[in-house]
Amino acid sequence: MNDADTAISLRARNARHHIHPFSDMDALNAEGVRIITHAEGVWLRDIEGRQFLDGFSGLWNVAVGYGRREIAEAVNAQMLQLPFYNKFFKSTTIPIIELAEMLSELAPGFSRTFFTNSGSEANDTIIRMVRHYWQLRGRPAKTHFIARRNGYHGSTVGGASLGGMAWMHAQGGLPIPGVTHVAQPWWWGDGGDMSPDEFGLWAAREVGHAIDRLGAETVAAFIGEPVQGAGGVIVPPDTYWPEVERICRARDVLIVSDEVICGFGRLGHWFGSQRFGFRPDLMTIAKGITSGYLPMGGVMVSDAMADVLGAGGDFFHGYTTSGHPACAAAAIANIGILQREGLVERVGHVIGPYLAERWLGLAQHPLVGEARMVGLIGGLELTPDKSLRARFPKAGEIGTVCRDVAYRAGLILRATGDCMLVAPPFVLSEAEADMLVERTRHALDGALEEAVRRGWM
Ligand code: PXG
Repeated sequence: MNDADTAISLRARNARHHIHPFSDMDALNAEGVRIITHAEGVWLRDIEGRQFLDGFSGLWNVAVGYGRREIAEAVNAQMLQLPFYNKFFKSTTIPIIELAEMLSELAPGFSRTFFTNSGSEANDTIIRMVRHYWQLRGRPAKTHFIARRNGYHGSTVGGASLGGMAWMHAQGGLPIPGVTHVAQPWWWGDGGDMSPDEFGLWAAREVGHAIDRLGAETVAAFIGEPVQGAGGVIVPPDTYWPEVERICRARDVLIVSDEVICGFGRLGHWFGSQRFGFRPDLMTIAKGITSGYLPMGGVMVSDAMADVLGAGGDFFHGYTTSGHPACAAAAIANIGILQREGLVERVGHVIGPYLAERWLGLAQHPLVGEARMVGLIGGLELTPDKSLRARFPKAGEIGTVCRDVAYRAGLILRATGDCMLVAPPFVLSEAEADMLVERTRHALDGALEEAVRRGWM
């Protein structure tokens, strides 16, 4: 069999046996799935030998880039020494002790971590942990969560309920009771005549109004991503988070920072909450903790909360593979690379500003209404008329066209509706950043041509 036959047969077998996440399976199988076979640095290679610049770090997670032997070797060594032991019955393993300690050093005031296998599981854990906490504090009526429309907190029942994706709720009767969604701080889309700073305060006060409507005595916590990722890289105005913090503190409502995308350096700080200057009570972590080399997530707990939980007897919650030793070994090696190579500082002070300068320049393109970037995460709002911040009639069409042109030009970009998203690995070089911007510009030109041809503008 030659390579082409192999690819055809692999696609057919995939179509017969594999259900993909977030995919229209009939459409995907008709088109034929991409098969990625190799990767190095920021570059992917598919089974046909095509090369792609991965502008998206896998799925927002491959911070240290591909091909890191030392992570593979650390995992291999751990697998050979002790592939598994549980944490349930008064036991632990050495890698998880080391990792938990390492995390506490990255996030002062968060000395303790509960481990999970994903961000979704971590957010489900948070629902149970927060309610348990308020019971221990003698306030069992505090059960309600406030979250944002268009936020993303995972795909489990709890995670998807906290998330504010209406189209996810529509499949299967979500959200669960006890979750209220409020406005997202998306100035470009929803800011109207307000300045970004005014709008940031307005959106924060929506959190306060929701708490007051429900009664603060029933509200347990507010959850938000420092920068919304999947929702379209929504960067809140600087006024937003301090006001949310003030409002929640005044009402004794806990703050959960979902750091699954923003954590581990993506915004140029170890955690996104540090970038925006607020102090959460809990942090959801996943993705960048291992750069995706193995699955791992967790909940980092503030010392004040951990003291209450610690004195509260059993917390009846855990996953068989919570704190898996091989995943912990991957995380330790990954964080070691971030530290040794100064990659968080590189995002904050070197490659982040370098890419941002060029990315923000794309706002000059006739199709781009707003360009934004913080650290190494950015978005481009596509618009038929930038002076009006107008939207295309059917959201998602032009974004898909743009994404597909980028793909044909050898660049992986993500589209949320008509916003183009980028989040490259932290090892991106200056030359690769130039290439990323050039290919994005080419994709915008192609999308503009297509929009005109189809009469959308
Ligand atoms: N919180 C946030 C902020 C996330 O971005 C999760 C929780 C859930 O993590 P797990 O590990 O359970 O997937 C995420 C995940 C996309 C996309 O298309 C984003 C995520 C996952 C899948 C797709 O942008 N984020």
